[in-house]
Amino acid sequence: MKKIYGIIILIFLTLCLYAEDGHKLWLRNSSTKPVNVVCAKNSPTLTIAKQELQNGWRGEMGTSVNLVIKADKAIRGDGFRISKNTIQANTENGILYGVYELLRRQQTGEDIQEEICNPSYDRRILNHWDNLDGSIERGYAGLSIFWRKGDAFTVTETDKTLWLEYARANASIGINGSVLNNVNASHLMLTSDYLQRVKAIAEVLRPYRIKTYLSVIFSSPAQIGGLKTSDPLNPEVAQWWKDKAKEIYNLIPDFGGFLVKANSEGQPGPQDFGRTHADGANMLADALNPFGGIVMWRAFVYSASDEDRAKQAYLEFMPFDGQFRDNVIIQVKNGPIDFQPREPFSPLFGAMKKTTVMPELQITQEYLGHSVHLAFLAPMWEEFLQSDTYQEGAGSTVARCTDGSIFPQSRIFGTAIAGVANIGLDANWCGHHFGQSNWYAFGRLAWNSSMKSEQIADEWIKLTFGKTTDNKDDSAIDWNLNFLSPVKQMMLESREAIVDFMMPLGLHHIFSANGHYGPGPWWAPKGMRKDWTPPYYHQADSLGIGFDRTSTGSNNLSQYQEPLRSVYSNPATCPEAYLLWFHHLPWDYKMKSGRSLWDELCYHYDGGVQQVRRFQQVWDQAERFVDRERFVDVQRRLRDQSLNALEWKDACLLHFQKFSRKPIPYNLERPMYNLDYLIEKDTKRVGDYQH
Ligand code: BDP
Repeated sequence: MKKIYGIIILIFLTLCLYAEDGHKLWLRNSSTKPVNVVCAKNSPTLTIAKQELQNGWRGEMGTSVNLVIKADKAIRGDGFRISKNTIQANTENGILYGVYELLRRQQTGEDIQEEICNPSYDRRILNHWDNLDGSIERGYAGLSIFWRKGDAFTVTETDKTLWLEYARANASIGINGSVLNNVNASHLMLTSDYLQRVKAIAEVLRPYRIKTYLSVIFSSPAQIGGLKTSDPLNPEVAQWWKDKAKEIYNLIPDFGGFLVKANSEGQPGPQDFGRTHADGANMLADALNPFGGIVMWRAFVYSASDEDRAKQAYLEFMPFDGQFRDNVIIQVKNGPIDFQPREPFSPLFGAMKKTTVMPELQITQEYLGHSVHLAFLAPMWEEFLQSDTYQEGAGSTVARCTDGSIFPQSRIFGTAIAGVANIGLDANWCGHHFGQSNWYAFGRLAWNSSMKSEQIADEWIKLTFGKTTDNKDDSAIDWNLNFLSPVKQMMLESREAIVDFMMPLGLHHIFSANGHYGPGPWWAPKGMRKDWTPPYYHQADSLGIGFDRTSTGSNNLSQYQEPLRSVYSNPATCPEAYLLWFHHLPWDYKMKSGRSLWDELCYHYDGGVQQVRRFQQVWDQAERFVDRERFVDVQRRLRDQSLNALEWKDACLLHFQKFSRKPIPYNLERPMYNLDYLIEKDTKRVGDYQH
């Protein structure tokens, strides 16, 4: 009997050991092929570079690889020159990134010709919205990997291992900065116990060339410094920040700087003292400047005024263009509202010509189905980065307006891009296994903003689920045809499917109050700020639907450059994807398809639902190529997504139908839910919305 128990335990332990929980991300590369690494210098970073080559080499057996640090004007910043057996860079960072690039190409079977790879952005930063009690704002993958409740300050071996794995994953895709705490920052962040923990984290991240940054609350001098005020023009306040900066740099010599959410959603800021964003940001910038630090000052501001929320950041920040210090970067969310499934780019991009501006993307899927929905976000970011602002003539894409190619001021302290992380303590880091692809995609696009989503998906699938390229037999052909291709296609279509079943044709922010997850086009409790309710955004009435942002409405379009202003002002030339973002149109407005607006809306909602069902089919057919754990987990989430999609469709169409008074085209599936049921479900917050 004892023996049997023993065997059972052994089997169990073996299964645990080999259980595929996704923890390894896209870093499954290991190889026994020998390689000889030659490098004249030594350092912790170079040691990592050498080890990575030795553990993952898939090139010719016994090759000698040279790692050469040598100045070369064609190589910029963290860039490198790569060939089959040499990586040359100006810095150790470049060597490290070159090594990861070489290994990735070997593993995915990509060509390796001699070429120079320079990064698009100098600072490629993750923003963690992690609270000091370990919870994560808009986090859907468990608690924080940095902070915890209870024994908050002991740094354990488990902590260090996790931080190291995190650092390695980031370095492998070129990410070189982490803001460790929530933009809604606690005053405790800058107290000494917490700073000690930051120091410990920074020590683990440093060899992987990742700088640490912190979010700070503007009222810190009064809250923890014992001062009577936090007025930025008060000399004692300025001195307090200078001293604090010094204290931080003593602990963390390569500290990156501060991220600040000020006078936004109730956070304190310079306006509390009758001062401006420039006064506040510049005061902090002066404190950090002696140490080379920067201030990332967020432009996510909007008040309860009557002004269209989409206009407010521009109105508030444009007057200060040219007034910020060189080490201030204005951090602007991709769209003018708030990380919706689709938004046009924020009009601040390209318009602030004398200020360094950095894009803020959201990797965590706050508005795209949390960690339940499969949403590959590279297509959304590609669409954004390649949007033409026309600010300096045709071709002034958001990418070029922010990467230093058009406006030179960014070169002094470096250009930057940030992504709000989707990382937590879940074994697979991101909740949804496919959520990892967004972490990956952010890093890849931050490094090379002109990368195509398709290539990113291709790489990620190969590295995450892949066969090795050593394998060129029939099974590899089978894998390419029946796994790689359909799964890649599914990923590429996934964001658009979500737009379709949630808010097509430019609709936005019609979520229920319930955690930005389910539908709530009706949601407008009495007394609630109207720009926090969906009817403010969709404006459905008996005449039609959509937000008029043309000159007859809020005139948000005046903030965009020609020819966009004219093209978008005319419904006939406005891209249909943004139609209801910029226009309020009659229900029977004729669309390009020849259908009425109402019918078109129905087709989009229905199309989104059908598409998620097709994703289920794609995934089920992929079963034989995927380990059991990851297969079942993704399958389960796709089922939930399908059900959610149906709720979205029924909730929105049945609600809007009250205004349109038109039938859902009869060839489409009929609603499955009662609107009252969905409203009640939402009000009671029952069901599976809380994830
Ligand atoms: C919104 C989130 C909120 C954040 C805020 C921000 O709902 O949790 O604090 O943005 O970016 O998207 O500051």
